[in-house]
Amino acid sequence: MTMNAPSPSPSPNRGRVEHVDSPAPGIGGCSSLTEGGREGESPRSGGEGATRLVMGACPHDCPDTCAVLTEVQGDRAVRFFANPDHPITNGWLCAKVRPYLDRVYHPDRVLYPLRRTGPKGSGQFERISWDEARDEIAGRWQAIIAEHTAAAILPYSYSGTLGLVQTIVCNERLWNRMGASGLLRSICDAAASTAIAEMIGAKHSPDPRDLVDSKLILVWGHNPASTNPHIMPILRQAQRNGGRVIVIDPRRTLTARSADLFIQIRPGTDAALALGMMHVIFDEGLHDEPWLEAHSIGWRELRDRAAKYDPVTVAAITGVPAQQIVELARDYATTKPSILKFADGIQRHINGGQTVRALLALPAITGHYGTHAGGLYYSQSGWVVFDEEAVGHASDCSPVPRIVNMNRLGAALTGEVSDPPIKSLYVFCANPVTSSPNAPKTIEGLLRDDLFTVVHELFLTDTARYADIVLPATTQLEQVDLHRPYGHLHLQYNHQAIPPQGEAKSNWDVTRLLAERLGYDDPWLHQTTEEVIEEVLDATRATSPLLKDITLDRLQREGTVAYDFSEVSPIPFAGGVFPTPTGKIALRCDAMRAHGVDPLPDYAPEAEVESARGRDGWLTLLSGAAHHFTSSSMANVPVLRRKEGQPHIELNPADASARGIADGDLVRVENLRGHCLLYAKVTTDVAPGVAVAPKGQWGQFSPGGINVNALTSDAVADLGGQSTFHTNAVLVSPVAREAEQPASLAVASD
Ligand SMILES: Nc1nc2c(c(=O)[nH]1)N[C@H]1C(S)=C(S)[C@@H](COP(=O)(O)OP(=O)(O)OC[C@H]3O[C@@H](n4cnc5c(=O)[nH]c(N)nc54)[C@H](O)[C@@H]3O)O[C@H]1N2
Ligand SMILES: Nc1nc2c(c(=O)[nH]1)N[C@H]1C(S)=C(S)[C@@H](COP(=O)(O)OP(=O)(O)OC[C@H]3O[C@@H](n4cnc5c(=O)[nH]c(N)nc54)[C@H](O)[C@@H]3O)O[C@H]1N2
Ligand code: SF4
Ligand SMILES: [Mo]
Repeated sequence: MTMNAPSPSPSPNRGRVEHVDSPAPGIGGCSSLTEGGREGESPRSGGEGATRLVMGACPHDCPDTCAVLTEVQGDRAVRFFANPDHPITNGWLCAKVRPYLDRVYHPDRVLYPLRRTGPKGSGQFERISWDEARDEIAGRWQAIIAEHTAAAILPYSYSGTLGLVQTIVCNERLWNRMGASGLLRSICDAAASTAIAEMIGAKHSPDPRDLVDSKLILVWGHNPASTNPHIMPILRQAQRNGGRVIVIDPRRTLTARSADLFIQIRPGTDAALALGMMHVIFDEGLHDEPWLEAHSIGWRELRDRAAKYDPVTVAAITGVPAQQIVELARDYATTKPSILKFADGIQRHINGGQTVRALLALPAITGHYGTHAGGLYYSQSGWVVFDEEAVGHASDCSPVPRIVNMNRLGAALTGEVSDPPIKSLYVFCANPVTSSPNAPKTIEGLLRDDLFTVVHELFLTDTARYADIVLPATTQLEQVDLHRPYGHLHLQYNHQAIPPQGEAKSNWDVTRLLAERLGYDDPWLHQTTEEVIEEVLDATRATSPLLKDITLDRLQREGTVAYDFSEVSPIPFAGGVFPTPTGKIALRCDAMRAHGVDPLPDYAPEAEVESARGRDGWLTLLSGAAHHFTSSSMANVPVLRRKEGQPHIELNPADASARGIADGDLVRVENLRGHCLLYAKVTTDVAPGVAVAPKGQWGQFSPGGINVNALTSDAVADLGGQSTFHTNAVLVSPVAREAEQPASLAVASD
């Protein structure tokens, strides 16, 4: 039995709720409603009919990290809804997580360990016991380690949950002890993370609520209406306060619809637009020279670089009219406070690193950095950085033997990585066949007979179907964790609400189980979840004043605890001081040389797209966030699948009619990497030459058995080993006439 929480969520005090504590003071309005059960224990209260509320956190890859409440009767969660008092969650959850109980009690949950009985990929499995699963995994690994060393074992994980224990710690400890290969987790934000570390020193953004005071919010290559929903009411309030929202995107997104101005840019050309804006600002003397002199390195060189990006040249590159570039630059320079808000999508291009670097430079030119409600809004995750040693205990272990870029998974499994080759893959919190680039290559690797693949999952995902052993995973309601949001300034504690379903185990439970079977007796592989949280919290607090007085006990009682800004300015880069070695922003960033990148931001055309553009029939395909899923998570929940609709591709009417495609037609989308089938959505939301197919649809529910990642490139970007999903040239044809197309396929570069 499952149900959707109505929206807006009702008061948690409605109905027969017992064990409601009085609201705890001083925690940003979040009421402490009950104590949660400890992991491994059955819920404390309640026999049949007794009802309690358990405080938790949404685990998904989303900046909002909502505070949630689960109403539990006996052992069963009967209602899941937003905490009405949380300052950011504010009583409502997004469309994708509202039906979370449909995920928890989904009839397709994997509830027991499984062993493959059919060919790889067939999805045929038999139930086995945990003892059998554990013995088989440990036995296979011990044999692999004896023959090849532990470097032949590769853990692969990303953002199924963002919790401290279940993800961040589980990414490290067992694998460090084992000496397994490391994973470069570069699928999402690697270019921006590297650029930020080198140029401005830390991921600091203002409290999202400060944006109500911004007078110009430049939302650049970012679609918060889908991906950061709790910022939308704040943008609305800013508009009511006289501020303006400008959206720059190749697609008229949900966010663009409510903006004051939408600028439709050609994909992959944003660095040119940013440099074009700088050109105008310098040219017209609108830059803040005293600020640049005091707080930046290399502004004159950047000015010289921008000199070649005059509005006419930039218009030709970006497709944005020259006059609009000039007006945008003037507006941006002269409106204060003005904030540039981008997220992760924009960097998924082959030139994504330089794009982000150009964007980071922009708020410096006019001295927007360091002002209230001005500057940069990217991520909050640098305010508190968990103590690395407490997280991973790397110094107790031998060095990581090598690091494999997760974007190259298929290549790594098929020969790019050797000596030793990867002989075993352990996947958790990730669904690479659905979500990682170049799925055909990944599948080719997973089909290897000599690869021992273990997948720890909630469902038989497109990836789990290729596993030799599938282990059942818990949902967020069945585990304990601590969450540090990347979109607001509070820690969120997640109590366990219900017992694990079936024989599901959390990532940390499996870590401990495997550690024990492998004979690793380090105490840090056998702590309780709470002990892990306490260890990391204590070590981090020792160097972070923002965590003053934030203890495990307080987190458990209050659920939501705001960072303590009594000793630190909440304004990022206040006074123009940056946490870089020089204290300044590195507009000319010599550290870039070590990354093989020009120290100054620049625009480089995307070879794959540029060589295809202008050739008959080729389109640039973008595949950003789907509104109703989080990557591929939630994309098997029936109500969300219905809302999201069939796996589709948006085409401009001109491109559709040139191919004889009508709205709703099944089309074949292809390039040299592969092909998939999608339903055409004919819309002027995309410009001619650009197509959009949202990510996340499962291959097993798609008409051709594979999703858009059949087409995406596993080439890595210019910085950080970043993924390049959006640098993607494709051909589109009606399914009935697909035979007419392949001759021109050779145009695609790989
Ligand atoms: N509903 C939902 N929410 C999510 C997710 C999800 O899958 N669904 N995923 C989560 C994750 S993992 C992440 S990383 C974040 C991402 O959050 P966002 O970055 O906001 O999301 P994306 O849709 O990946 O990309 C944003 C926009 O970039 C645009 N874009 C692509 N190429 C270019 C370009 O060259 N120039 C410009 N100007 N724009 C470009 C796309 O059209 C898209 O509208 O969202 C998180 N939240
Ligand atoms: N085409 C295209 N593809 C993209 C992107 C794009 O822009 N375009 N964006 C990329 C981005 S930004 C990201 S971040 C990646 C995300 O890629 P992934 O990290 O692979 O995310 P998901 O596809 O949601 O898969 C997460 C899986 O973890 C499982 N899971 C959830 N909780 C737990 C748990 O506690 N334990 C275990 N063991 N498993 C759990 C879920 O059931 C789910 O199957 O996708 C990328 N894919
Ligand atoms: S996905 Fe984001 S907006 Fe939706 S409930 Fe989770 S944290 Fe909140
Ligand atoms: Mo992401």
